[in-house]
Amino acid sequence: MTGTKGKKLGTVLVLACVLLFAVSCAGGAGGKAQEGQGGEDAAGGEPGLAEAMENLIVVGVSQVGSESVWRTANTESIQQVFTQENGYFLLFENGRQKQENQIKAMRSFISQRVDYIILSPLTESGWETVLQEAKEAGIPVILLDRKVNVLDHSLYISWIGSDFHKEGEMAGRALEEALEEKYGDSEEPVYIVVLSGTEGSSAEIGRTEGFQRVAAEHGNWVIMEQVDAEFTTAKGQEEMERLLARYSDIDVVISQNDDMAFGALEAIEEAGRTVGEDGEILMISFDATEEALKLVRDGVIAADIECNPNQGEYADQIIKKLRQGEPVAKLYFVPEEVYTKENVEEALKDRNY
Ligand code: GYE
Repeated sequence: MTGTKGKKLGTVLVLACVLLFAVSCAGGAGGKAQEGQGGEDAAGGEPGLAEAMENLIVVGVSQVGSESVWRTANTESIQQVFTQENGYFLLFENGRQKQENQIKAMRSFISQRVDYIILSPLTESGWETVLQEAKEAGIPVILLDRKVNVLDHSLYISWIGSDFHKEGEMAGRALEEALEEKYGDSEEPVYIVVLSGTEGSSAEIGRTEGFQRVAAEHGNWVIMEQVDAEFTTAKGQEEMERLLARYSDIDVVISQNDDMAFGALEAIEEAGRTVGEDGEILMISFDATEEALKLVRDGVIAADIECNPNQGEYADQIIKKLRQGEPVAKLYFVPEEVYTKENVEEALKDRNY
């Protein structure tokens, strides 16, 4: 995958120059080079960086952003694996929720001739051209977390992530159980609002479709409104405030991630409404971060559908297989659970995000 020795050395020199340039522009700490594993060496001016890199596998990662606790954990799982000790040189770029930033990062990885690109795409559409460019440059692309909507699936090697449709369905089944527990077999209307994540992202599409499939089985479930709250706490709070002002009879909030749920909980409390097993509103969330699982334990959130951010190790395994000439699967699904009060204690024991 690394091409000729000359190409590799060229790559190394370009990278070294880019790093030194980035460090001098950024004035050291906090600069772009800090995001690469070579940042410290370059900043410290230690000799041997180019030499060290020549034996390393250069991986360019284009991450969506840093919008949520989940995303931070996902980034950490990448950074923990792609270290120099493990034989890698990591170039990490934060897309800050903009596809154009991600495309720019990919083009810079291509021009630096990295060995592999890992892309976590913001939304599903609009990736054909840049993926084609990577393919023509002979750089394998591994997709992480979200998917791309392309006709030619040879544009990427593998995808690692969650079964978002299943997550949505599990949210529906968890709601069935929570309603049963709270209201028994009542056929009274159940008024639902949905805070969804970034429109057009795989997480939003799958969770929406999966939940709607279950909702369609229940004539008395009324989805009054679904609104894009961008997977952030601030937007979750803002949209929940608006929804509470607009509808007086909300029974259920489905929040497509924990960060939006935290914002929504603030809004509910401020509006003087109550949530949880003894309250008026039932809340179901996604991700299962530590803070949210504590709220499940305390009976505030009825169920949290886990989304597993620990995907770095899978990407590492795929790269190792590719280097051994071994076949890799097209799709890798990470394992996930549904947490309610019944099983949450177990998960809380070692949750570190
Ligand atoms: O649920 C959310 C994040 O794509 C699975 O993105 C990911 C989602 C995750 O911002 O918290």
